Amino acid sequence: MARSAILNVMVQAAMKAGRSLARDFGEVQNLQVSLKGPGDYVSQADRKAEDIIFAELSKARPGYGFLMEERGAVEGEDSQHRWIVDPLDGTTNFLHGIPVFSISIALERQGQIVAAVIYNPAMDELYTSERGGGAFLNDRRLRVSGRAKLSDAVIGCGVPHLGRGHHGNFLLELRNVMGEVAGVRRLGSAALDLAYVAAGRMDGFWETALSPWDVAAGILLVREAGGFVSDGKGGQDMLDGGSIVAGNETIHRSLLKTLKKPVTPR
Ligand code: 2AM
Ligand code: CA
Repeated sequence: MARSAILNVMVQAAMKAGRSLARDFGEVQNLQVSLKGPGDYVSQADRKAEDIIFAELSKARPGYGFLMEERGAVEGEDSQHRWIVDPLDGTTNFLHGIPVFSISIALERQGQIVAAVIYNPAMDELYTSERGGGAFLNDRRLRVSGRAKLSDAVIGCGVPHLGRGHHGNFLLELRNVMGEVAGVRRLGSAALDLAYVAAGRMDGFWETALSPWDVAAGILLVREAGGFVSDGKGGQDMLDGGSIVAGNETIHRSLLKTLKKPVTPR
């Protein structure tokens, strides 16, 4: 599988930051047992990973702008290009020693996502995609699942927590979905949820109240693996609107419909 120069830059940045996160993750597992706990340590790990990615990408393409979880928006001279980066998606998992977290890097050109990398350093799984070039896990080409019925489908979701999201609304959505599917999963990293949909591991995924850096890379991966992605209303405002629904063509359509069904007691 030949990668373009720009995708190589993104992969190198993700792997370098991934090595840093993996070292810190090993330490977090020790800190679990200490009294102080890993809280501050994890935010440092997060910032370190972001600094590495910022340095690598700035060196390779000095003019490009950034939208990063910690730094926020950084204007570049080149208004056509922007990196959208989450240096640690799945922070709560990382903090608890659960090896389900990722680095997410997307490149936007003229408002369109053209390249994407999601890397889970704990499992050494590297997801890459370029617009028009397909999606890959390490060197294997990805395809969304072929399951057509919700009753056969495993659906990922995000669960709102303390201080975040509409808890009541989520419960209504979950009630609709869990009555129709084979299983519901909650990984805790939206970027990995989307990568898993691209890989056909999960048949669909929905979540609300997300940020652009959680989903930018995953959107391209799912599409390049033959899947469909929309916001919760079926529109295309996933980056700024915060809600997302993904799946193969059939599951995406059914999931959108099921999420919006008026709830009937049963
Ligand atoms: P994070 O680990 O980078 O915070 C889990 O449901 C998903 O929601 C993860 O991708 C997580 O990203 C994201 N998330 C958690 N808290 C969030 C918040 N307050 N605002 C936006 N996204 C959040
Ligand atoms: Ca995130």
